[in-house]
Amino acid sequence: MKTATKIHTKTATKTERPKLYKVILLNDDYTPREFVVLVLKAVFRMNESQSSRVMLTAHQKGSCVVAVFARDVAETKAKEATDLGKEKGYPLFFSTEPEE
Ligand code: TYC
Repeated sequence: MKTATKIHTKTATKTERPKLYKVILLNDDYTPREFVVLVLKAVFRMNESQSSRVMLTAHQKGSCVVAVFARDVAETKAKEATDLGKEKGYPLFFSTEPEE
């Protein structure tokens, strides 16, 4: 007699949430405050009061989280914003880091 063995394969579909990345604005001594505000508005779609608050926090504390995005979006926006400063010869810098 033949024994048929049927293998049941269980697939656990665990959907991992992609890690989010923070875009961080770093303070420097040279970039004009108004220019920082302009860049925040242009790249991160912030209004005047939101961008002023973020700029002032970075100015006073050394850095400020601007927003969180999927990794590629965070990196692209950080580069775009940093490049706008670079075009004007400012050392303005946006970095990215993964959320815990
Ligand atoms: N510290 C700059 C100044 O006094 C303004 C500034 C604020 C620059 C925030 C960068 O992330 C920054 N002109």
